[in-house]
Amino acid sequence: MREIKPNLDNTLRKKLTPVAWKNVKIVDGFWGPRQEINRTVTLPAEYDQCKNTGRIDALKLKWKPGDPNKPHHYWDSDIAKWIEAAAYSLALKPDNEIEKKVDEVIELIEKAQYEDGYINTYFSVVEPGKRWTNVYVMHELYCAGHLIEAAVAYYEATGKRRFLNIMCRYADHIDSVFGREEGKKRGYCGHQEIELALVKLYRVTGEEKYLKLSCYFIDERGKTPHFFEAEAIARGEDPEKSPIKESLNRSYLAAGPYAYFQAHLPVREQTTAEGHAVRVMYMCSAMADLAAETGDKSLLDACETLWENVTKRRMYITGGVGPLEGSERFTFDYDCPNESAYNETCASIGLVFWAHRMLQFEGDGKYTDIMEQTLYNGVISGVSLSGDSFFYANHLASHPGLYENKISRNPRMLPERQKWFECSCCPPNLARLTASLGEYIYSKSEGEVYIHLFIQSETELELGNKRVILSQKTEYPWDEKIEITVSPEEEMELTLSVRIPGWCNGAQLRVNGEAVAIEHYVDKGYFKLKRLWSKGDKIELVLPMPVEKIEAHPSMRNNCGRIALMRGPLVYCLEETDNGKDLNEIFIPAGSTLSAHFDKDMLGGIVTICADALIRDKSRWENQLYKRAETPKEKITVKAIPYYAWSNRKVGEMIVWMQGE
Ligand code: FUB
Ligand code: ZN
Repeated sequence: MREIKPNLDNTLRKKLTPVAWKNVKIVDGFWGPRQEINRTVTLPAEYDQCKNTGRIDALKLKWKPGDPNKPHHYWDSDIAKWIEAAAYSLALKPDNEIEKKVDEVIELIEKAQYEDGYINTYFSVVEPGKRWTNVYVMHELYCAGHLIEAAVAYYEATGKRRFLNIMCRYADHIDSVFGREEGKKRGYCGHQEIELALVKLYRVTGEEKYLKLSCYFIDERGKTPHFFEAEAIARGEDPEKSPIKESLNRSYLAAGPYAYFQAHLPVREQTTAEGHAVRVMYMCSAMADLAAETGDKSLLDACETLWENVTKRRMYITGGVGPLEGSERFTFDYDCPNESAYNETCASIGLVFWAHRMLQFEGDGKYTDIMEQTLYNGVISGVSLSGDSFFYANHLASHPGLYENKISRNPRMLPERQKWFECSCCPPNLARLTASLGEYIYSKSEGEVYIHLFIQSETELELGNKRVILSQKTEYPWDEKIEITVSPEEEMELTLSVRIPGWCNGAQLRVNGEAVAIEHYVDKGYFKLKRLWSKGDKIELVLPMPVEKIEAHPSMRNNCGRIALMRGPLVYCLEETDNGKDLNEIFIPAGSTLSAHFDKDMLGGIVTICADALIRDKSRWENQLYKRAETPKEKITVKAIPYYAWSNRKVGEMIVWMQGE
């Protein structure tokens, strides 16, 4: 198999560059308040959780057997993601309190660093002497990756180099331990993350060794003989008897136990998304990064194949991925159960990361559509409107009876958002995505600016030697109108590529009041507007948002004979609070009137959908459990709310896929 050599093959180059998060200011609209809640509620709450659960103090390396709060092997990653989120947030709005806390934590990290650069709380105090002996399971490289991402973000946000230097020393240490050279470990992490982090470190430092190390980790994955087995033998164990291999062997992963870690095949040979969903998403994000940096088209081809499998066969309508509780993984094509859906919030966040990287190659709206669909549904469902509680799993239907009397209640699966989890990867992941959302709105390329997402915002760009301010005013996703103002410092020619979402029919566009026919000029989901622009030029875009009934592929057995409601990018659901019990009984007939209304007082201000529906008359059952099927249906009206907003009131039933036609 060919190995990647940075910059040797220039056949592939990505065309677009995202406009960085710190150059985009999100103002009001739908996302402004969310970023503010993230800054003022979520970040402090997550810090308190890290403090109270011992995560931060663990960095002091004082824990000893018998003490409470035994450090977990990936606690460091929670702190890292919190720092990363805080960094983005600080750059958008300075906050001395948060900055002081971050600096204190960085000081602890620095003190926890060994002479040779190594940092890991768990292996410093719980299993000292065992570092790098179980890379398969123990997440050291995963934690390192998150710390690197945090250090890059903090440097970019504040210009302070201290944390970045700490992490460069750690990355250098990792480089000295892993690789193909004599005396190094020929391994890679069981949980991908370091790969994409090293690309960020390369980009910020310009040090090629980090890119090469990332290439190595991706290339090495899935090679035989399996590193995971060599490593078990080195520990004096029989790899066939490792508990993980045994339990995974008994499961139905046809591709074998290493498929759980995406190590069943070299990455370029993987054609279906197998195993742990977050790992697939982070791996593909890194592969896209490496394809962009090295020009290796075979990596991009592999990403595209996996993308097709995920988005056409294995993704929920909300952008949720990985249906299986417990092992948090993909199963098989069209397997999207609703009540038991796992759909870890981190997996949807990972899908957003991956989509964002894929769209930078060709500016292809098919990636932007999924990015938006996931962001507005499966990602933000993960956090409460109040910003202080979180879903780990994101079900597509829920019944309180499933949880009330359950003896073992997995907090990740509960239908109420939780303040924190023992494994708390999702809350800080949400915080870092929300704080860095500016980065997902615009991209630049030669003489061209792309508008991907319709978010009220402003950005100042440099194109050639000229500056241009671009702003959007919109109440999207509630309202279909978007006003874009283009203000170059002097008249300039520029192509503005405005996304026309795949869900939208009949988009209309005016430039300075004049209608422009767009239907024949949409290229890969973007309308290309090439003209001379002057200060204050205005584009009015209208993206009609009728309520749509959506049906799933007939092979998606759980949703046969069912429909979901969508309006614009938002998926809707019914909740018991608005519609009473037995939501599964509701039937939306063909021709049902579907109307949308903005309700400013409901759930922070949302558009609700009212639909004519049918239900059966329960009194006809009297005391029977079953009876001959002859019950006439009666008409009712149901009210649907955006899926992301469910479970912000009383606990009750919820359903996305309703019976209907
Ligand atoms: O293993 C680290 C993180 O914890 C994963 O990304 C999540 O799925 C959870 O298992
Ligand atoms: Zn998570």
